[in-house]
Amino acid sequence: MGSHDDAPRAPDTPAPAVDSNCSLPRAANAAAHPSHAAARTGLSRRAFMRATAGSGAGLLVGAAPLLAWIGACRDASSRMMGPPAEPLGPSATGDLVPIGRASRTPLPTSLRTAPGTVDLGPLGRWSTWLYDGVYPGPELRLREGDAFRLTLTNALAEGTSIHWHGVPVPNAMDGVAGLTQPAVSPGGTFDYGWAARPPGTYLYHSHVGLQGDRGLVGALVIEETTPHVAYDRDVVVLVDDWLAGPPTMPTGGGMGGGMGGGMMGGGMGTMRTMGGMPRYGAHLVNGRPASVPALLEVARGERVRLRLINAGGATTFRAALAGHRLTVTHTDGRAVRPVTVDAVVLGPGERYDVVVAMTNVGAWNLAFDGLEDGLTPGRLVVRYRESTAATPPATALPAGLTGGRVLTLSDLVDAEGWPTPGTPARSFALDLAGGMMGGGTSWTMGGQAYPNADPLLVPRGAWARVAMVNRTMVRHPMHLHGHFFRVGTAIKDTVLVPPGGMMGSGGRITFDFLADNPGPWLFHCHNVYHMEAGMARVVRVG
Ligand SMILES: [Cu+2]
Repeated sequence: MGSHDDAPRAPDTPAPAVDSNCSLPRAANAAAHPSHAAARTGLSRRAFMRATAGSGAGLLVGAAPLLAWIGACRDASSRMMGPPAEPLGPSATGDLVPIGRASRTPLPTSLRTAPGTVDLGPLGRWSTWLYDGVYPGPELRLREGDAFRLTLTNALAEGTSIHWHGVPVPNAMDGVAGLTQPAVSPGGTFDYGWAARPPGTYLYHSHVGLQGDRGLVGALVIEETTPHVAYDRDVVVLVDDWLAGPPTMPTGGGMGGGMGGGMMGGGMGTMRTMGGMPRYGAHLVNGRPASVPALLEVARGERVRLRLINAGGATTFRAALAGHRLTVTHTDGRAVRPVTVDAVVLGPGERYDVVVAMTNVGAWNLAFDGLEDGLTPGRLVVRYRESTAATPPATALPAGLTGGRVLTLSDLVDAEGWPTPGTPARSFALDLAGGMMGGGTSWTMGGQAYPNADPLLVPRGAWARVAMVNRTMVRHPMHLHGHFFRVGTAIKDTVLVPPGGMMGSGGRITFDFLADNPGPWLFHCHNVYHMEAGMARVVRVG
């Protein structure tokens, strides 16, 4: 454990109380962020939002004073809302553990990767690789404009790295082993440093082989100075697909054994492996299985911003909260015009921020249904302090998992005023192929399997266009490093390309980006098994 690490807390130790007015003692925060703490007032964040947004429940808030205080308030809330990193311990018997565990103070300046075990209650002890001995890794919460510095120390027996997924860092800081840096050798260290901008919900993970499908994932939040929506506090909700053992490339389906004996004899299992999916054992939300979920306590009337992060290695999730609708405010960190839906679909690497008005007293499941498997959805329990309702069973699924309005790409409209794309200086047409359609074990982009693939060259400062057609039967969450891109009316860094097959115009996604960040950047499928089997290219800007 790093020297900054808190002493582990017993899982049944209640988190310090914080009310919805953020009226915590501020001493600790003042030490960490004196400029913000100095701006605090006696006005509650919610009252302030009401005052500035008018008497209605308008979501849009103009430029406003006191935002620094809001930041301080949110900072206090975030300290209460770190991921549950401690072993399940006694809670494995069924008690719910609030996710209001204090996160590390101050921000970690080091992370250590090492083998470790995580108590998953009924799922047993999980032997995996961890950041600072916890899963998910420590929540890293920064402020817009902060200078971020962190030293990675590698205590694994093989090389590793950290990628700051979504943050357009300088190329040498991007953490792609073999492309932007050498893998950090066992026993070695690497210093990462970058400016925290733009604000948003991100994640960090290893970018070596299949390591991202171990426990080497964590939430990364850059808080904005001027939120465009009103909320009382925000909470990270990180969903992950869980493998009992070490990740290995799916075999027996890929292609080799695929078509013949595979489809007929292997049933769903072979279909899954042909799709580049391992056999997951469960879905975890904030590190907990559905049988012993994390608990989010809320108060009637508050607005809670949920930062939904899909940290899964290969699973696409549909997320919904029973008894509530979700107002989507951000995708991949970028602000959008608020749109209210019943469910959102997140591919691996995608993030959606949603604001929920807590107006339906009770105890409810916030559930994540893996779309490629028949596993019990992962869940987190949202319970009102005013409620005496029993904890819902894991099978009490939100209606939004099977019905209601699901967010679509065209619902997302940039609210930050990103530039309209100019005429592309370079255009790339890339078929996504492989799996059972390709006759081999590789997954390809434009007919080539990385690393035996040509780089996509874009002059610095030019606009480029990427047109993808999915020729496979499975989803591909395509992620571009170092840049955001415009897809339709949205600004994103990861986009799900739907299956093509016989679905006509389905399976086509085109995006444009301004190549303003020099260097070689990975552009790849965020299903780590597809990436490892070749579904990646280098975009070389410069
Ligand atoms: Cu893929």
